[in-house]
Amino acid sequence: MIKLIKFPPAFNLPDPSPFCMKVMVLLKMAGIAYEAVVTTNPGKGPKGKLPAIEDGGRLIGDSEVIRWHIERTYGIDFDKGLGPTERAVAHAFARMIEERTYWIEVHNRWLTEPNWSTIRQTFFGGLPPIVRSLVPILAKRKVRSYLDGQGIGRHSDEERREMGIRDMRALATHLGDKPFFMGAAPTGADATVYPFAAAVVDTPFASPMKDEALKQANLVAYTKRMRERFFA
Ligand SMILES: N[C@@H](CCC(=O)N[C@@H](CS)C(=O)NCC(=O)O)C(=O)O
Repeated sequence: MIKLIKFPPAFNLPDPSPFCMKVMVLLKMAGIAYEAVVTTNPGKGPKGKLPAIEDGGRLIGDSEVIRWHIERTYGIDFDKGLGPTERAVAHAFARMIEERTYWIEVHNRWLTEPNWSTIRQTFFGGLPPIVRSLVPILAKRKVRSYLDGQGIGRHSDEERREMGIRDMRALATHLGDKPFFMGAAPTGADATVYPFAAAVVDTPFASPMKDEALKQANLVAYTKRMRERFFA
């Protein structure tokens, strides 16, 4: 059976990482049973990040590479029923969310208050006293350097605010009144859109992006629909 290496549940979600939730959704969509191996150490993944899966003796890291593995190994087409242009649109939205929206949310969680206090308490509050004061500082420093390297950390608050709002509006506009992101049935795009929408809408983290998402009634209803469908 496939082993999914993931973080423990947090913030009202089955995983604080939308990438780990993406793989959970993909496996559920594909009807493939898996065993969750829970860890707080992303070093357990072959690329130093989670999610990762172990399948047939192979350790595979990165949610997108895992998607390809599932498609190739189990003969699944997550975009079944979509034409080439729809597949391209689904691909582009997923890349927007994973490569940009995600980083806005990381900045929001780790570098703004009161969100950082929630992160520190949830992730590090259970550590022994001395470690508890040191580890969050080091972890935050690492995240800050990621944000600087990716570039999101170099924008002004106002610029990041606008980026997040535009991303939420793009998602809501494309979703329209469809039940799922690409149409009447869930497809691969939903495995990305839902976890990231839930990361904004269903978690306790305040942000301009969240304020905007909550104004988009169709996005909020979609998040609920997906949660009921995949995590009832
Ligand atoms: N491109 C990767 C991104 C995974 C990722 O960024 N995981 C984060 C948690 S959301 C992580 O493990 N970070 C730990 C670290 O970078 O030290 C994927 O699609 O799986």
